[in-house]
Amino acid sequence: MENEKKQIAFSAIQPSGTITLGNYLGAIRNWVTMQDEYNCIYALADLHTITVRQDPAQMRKNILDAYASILACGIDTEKSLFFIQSHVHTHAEMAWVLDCYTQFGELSRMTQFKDKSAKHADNINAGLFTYPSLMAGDILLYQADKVPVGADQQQHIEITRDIATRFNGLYGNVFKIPEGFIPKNGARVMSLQDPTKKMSKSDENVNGCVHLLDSPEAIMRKFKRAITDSEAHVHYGEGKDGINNLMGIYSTITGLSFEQIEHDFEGKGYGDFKTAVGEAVVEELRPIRERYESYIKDKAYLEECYRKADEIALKISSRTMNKVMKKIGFIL
Ligand code: AQP
Repeated sequence: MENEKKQIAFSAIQPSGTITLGNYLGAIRNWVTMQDEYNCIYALADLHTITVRQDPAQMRKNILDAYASILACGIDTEKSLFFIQSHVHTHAEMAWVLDCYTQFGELSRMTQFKDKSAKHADNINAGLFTYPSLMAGDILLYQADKVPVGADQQQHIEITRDIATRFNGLYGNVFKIPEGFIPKNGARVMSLQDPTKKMSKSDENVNGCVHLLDSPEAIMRKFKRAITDSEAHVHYGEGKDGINNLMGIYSTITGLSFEQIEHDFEGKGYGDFKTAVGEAVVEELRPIRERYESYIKDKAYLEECYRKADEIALKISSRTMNKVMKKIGFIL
């Protein structure tokens, strides 16, 4: 996949549950479209998932399910690298090094740390706190130019840039300073049950989150139950978080502008609109679910794909890792 003229795109996703419509619209759709223009390197960030306690059998299943799901979304292993983070030991090594170049104060400001520690008050572990330096290492190891992510990751991209700039300031030009690549549409898909909160894999309210592998019936049911407001007028506006979110999803999938959507649903109620959004999502996800069903049956093929990618990822990332170790003063 390496082509020297192309820029490098790197991104990763945690296999912490079934991939959501938010993950798909915010990140994975861009991963797919970037494959021709960039040298794309993608990872399943399984090391990140253990910041929250995981059941071992469920975790193994989630990893394979996520791998198959992302192939089903259209990641082509002939064009892009798609590997498993824990299989490439440079990630854990780089995370330790970068921990030592990251300040306690800047980690304390991360909103994801604050949110997740409030959600998992019984397990506020050091890994949850230092998560951004592991993520910075993921990106910097590959000298990435662009990082396609949803809007919730903006702060982690900023800290990655700060860590890289600090390191380069001490040792010369070691890391490329990456830029976030956040889509105009779909960057922040909200929960269908609480549209002030982002849609998350780990949402306990099953109706709040649409999963890539949900059946058409489940998707329709979730959209029909989506929280809206009492106005019954499809338009984008303040205090209309539920409708704004549905319009965002619909616009991202259909490519229609908000003005066009408002025009098309003039005089129609929320019921019609929710049905239209549900149907658009069902049709968008249908081929993905079908392809997933065939990938997940072929574990040998999945293993062949990730083993090959793991090996190449180790080779590429070792170049940066060795450079970093030498600059710091380690004897190699
Ligand atoms: N709701 C969202 N809208 C748009 N983009 C989103 N992303 C996540 N949620 C939304 C983007 O998906 C990519 C992978 O995310 P991740 O799995 O690495 O971490 P996350 O942001 O913590 O995802 P979840 O679904 O909320 O997982 P849990 O519940 O385990 O914490 C990222 O690019 C992210 O921006």
